[in-house]
Amino acid sequence: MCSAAASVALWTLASNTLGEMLSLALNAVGFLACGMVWNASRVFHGRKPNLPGLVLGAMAWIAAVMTLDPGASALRMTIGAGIVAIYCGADRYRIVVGTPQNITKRWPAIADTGAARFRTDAADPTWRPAATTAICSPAASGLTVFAIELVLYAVGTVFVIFMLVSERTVTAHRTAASMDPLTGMFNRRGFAEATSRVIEREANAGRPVTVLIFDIDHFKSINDRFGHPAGDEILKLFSAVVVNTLRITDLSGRVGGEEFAALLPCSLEEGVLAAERVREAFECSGIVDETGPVDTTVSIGVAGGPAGTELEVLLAAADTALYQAKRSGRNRVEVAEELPLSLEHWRRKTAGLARPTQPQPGRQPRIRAEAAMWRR
Ligand code: GH3
Ligand code: MG
Ligand code: MG
Repeated sequence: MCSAAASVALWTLASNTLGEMLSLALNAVGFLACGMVWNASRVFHGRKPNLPGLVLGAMAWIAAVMTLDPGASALRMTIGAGIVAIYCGADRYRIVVGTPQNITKRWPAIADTGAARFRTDAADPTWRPAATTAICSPAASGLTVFAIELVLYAVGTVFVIFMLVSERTVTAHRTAASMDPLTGMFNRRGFAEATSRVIEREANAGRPVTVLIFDIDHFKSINDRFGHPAGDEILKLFSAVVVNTLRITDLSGRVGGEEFAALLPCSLEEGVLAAERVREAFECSGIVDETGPVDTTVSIGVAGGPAGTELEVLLAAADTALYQAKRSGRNRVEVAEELPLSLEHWRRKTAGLARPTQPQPGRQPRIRAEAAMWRR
């Protein structure tokens, strides 16, 4: 930006005294600056700098100046304007392509292309003021318009840079708040957010969903035997097993120390098969220590429900099934037998009755307490 500003300022203020060749060389510096801005945009969006592209505009300009007839100033200036337009187009293309979700958030950056187009007018030699130019002459008013455009473009660019940086910071914070840094999976909060969207989508389509809760067996003893860092490696291994074993459409996350959960848009029967695959894959992961094989087993609770079943109810039921798996000897998959709350809620919703649920003795308060635990 500094080299662009310097070249434009020198060109504007002293082009009449610098001589034709030096003035044209200043334009080459301006094109280099355009290349730098385009490269900065590439690097900001995670691409490698393109050094040939950076100098290409300036080289093309020098080649044009040296080969064209000195009198063909209109053609020369058209080439110069074209070079600026190509850099601006490439720059804004990067901004559009790098837009994460909502393109409307970047409209100022894209609208700035309009201002960039005006910059190409700077190449028009009729706007170059002569020393004796009258203040109201067309050349002087052209220069005024050009100066205003330049200021707008410079201020707009600074605004756009701040906007892009702030957008990136917000995205980074939002990602950090929903991801588990150890495994790279969703954390409890991210999992709850992502699954609520899937549940809503599946409910609208009238399809069932299934929830799996995993708890690594005797994990404390792995930590005690091999140390905390080795325990962390086992957690990473398990997360890789889950991600690689489930389908790409399934959502999974680490929802506690050695507890994981998954939401599968499928029937309970398919969910049980998937849970069994994860259990088997983890058991067969073949971790060996100098003292012998390390037991890597997991207990899994599974709960499924018809379209519209609430996530918290599914989680609570899967958690109850998980406790059952632990009580039955670990390294096994247990299925929740009933979802009394979910069916009641669902029937009540579809019947349009907004009556509050009457608590019943026995099972319901326990499920409510577990659901509340998941809301934390
Ligand atoms: P169970 O089979 O009944 O599930 O027994 P367990 O030992 O797996 O369960 P327990 O709840 O007794 O122990 C869980 C352990 O997980 C205790 C805690 O130190 C460990 N842990 C929790 N978070 C982490 C972590 O991020 N890294 C490591 N290495 N250990 C963790
Ligand atoms: Mg546990
Ligand atoms: Mg455990």
